[in-house]
Amino acid sequence: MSKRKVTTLGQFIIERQDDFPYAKGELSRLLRDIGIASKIVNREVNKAGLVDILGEDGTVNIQGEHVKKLDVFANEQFISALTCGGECCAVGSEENEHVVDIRSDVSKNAKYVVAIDPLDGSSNIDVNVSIGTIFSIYRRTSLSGPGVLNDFMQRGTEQVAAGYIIYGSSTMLVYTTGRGVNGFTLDPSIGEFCLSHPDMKIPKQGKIYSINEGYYVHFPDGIKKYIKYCQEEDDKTNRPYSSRYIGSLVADFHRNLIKGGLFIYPSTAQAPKGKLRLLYECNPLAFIIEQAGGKASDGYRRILDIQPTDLHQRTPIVIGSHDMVSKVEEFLRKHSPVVAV
Ligand code: AHM
Ligand code: MG
Repeated sequence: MSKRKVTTLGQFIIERQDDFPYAKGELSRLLRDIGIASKIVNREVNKAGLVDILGEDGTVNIQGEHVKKLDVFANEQFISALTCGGECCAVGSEENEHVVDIRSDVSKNAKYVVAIDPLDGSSNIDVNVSIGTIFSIYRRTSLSGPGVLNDFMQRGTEQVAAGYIIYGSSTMLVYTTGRGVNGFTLDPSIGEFCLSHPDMKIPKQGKIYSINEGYYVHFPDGIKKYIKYCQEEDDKTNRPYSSRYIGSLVADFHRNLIKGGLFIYPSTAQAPKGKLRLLYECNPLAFIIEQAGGKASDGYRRILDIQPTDLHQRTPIVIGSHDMVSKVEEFLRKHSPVVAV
């Protein structure tokens, strides 16, 4: 009986270490640290309905949104794993207004900084819908001392690695270091992420569009017209498309990555810069989608080319199957020609 070889995340990272001769194993250790923290967060997310950790803790984060206890827990876990691991000198997190200096005796010479949304889609925790963690790794640009804001003000093209964890019907970790995208599923019986989706590619054209249509009246004309286009009947282009919107970015993104499709969070009349954050939501997913053969744009320009100016800056985003993103850009250029930033 032939058995398929199981490759754990740890083995895979070691096997791929030669891709980064200059990194001397630091990046591998950093990815491993994130993997460890995600297993602890996964354990808590899984029992969220059972214990008193569920629900709002009453505080409001710097974006003015309610913080759930699990957001706080996840933030602490990732920061603690990165601090103990010693390969990261500073963290930029959705949960912290400022850059967090995590240097210690072990990490004082660390070369990397990590931008992270520790638990995205937290409004879905109470209703048992998939949530996720999104992370992005940069080489620091400052030479010594504490990691500073400027270390994070790098274009997405400078990312060394990026990934996400989806806490769903199964838990997966998907990441890229710029050499393709690989997905690992957590086998709870052995507590290991095992390679389940090697070299992930998104279909060039999909049949799913994901957008919060409840805000339709506030969308730019180009987006309104694109939504109508998705709903029209046309055999040649396989329309109408299906509409799927979970409202949990990682879950919507992950489904579209596997099946083909498009996720849009555009500018709206109330939020001209959209809702999602460039550094720890849009850039990491843009890096992954490009590595998988897809495309990510703010409607007018490549997400990865945007120069950040603020740790928590927002951007509109159109991300997914290559040809679908290009089509949205066409609609925006034609019907909403002003750059909405
Ligand atoms: P969060 O970081 O506060 O969890 O918000 C981000 C989430 C994304 O997961 C999701 O794509 C989006 O907000 C949904 O927003 P909306 O409810 O406006 O459609
Ligand atoms: Mg978020």
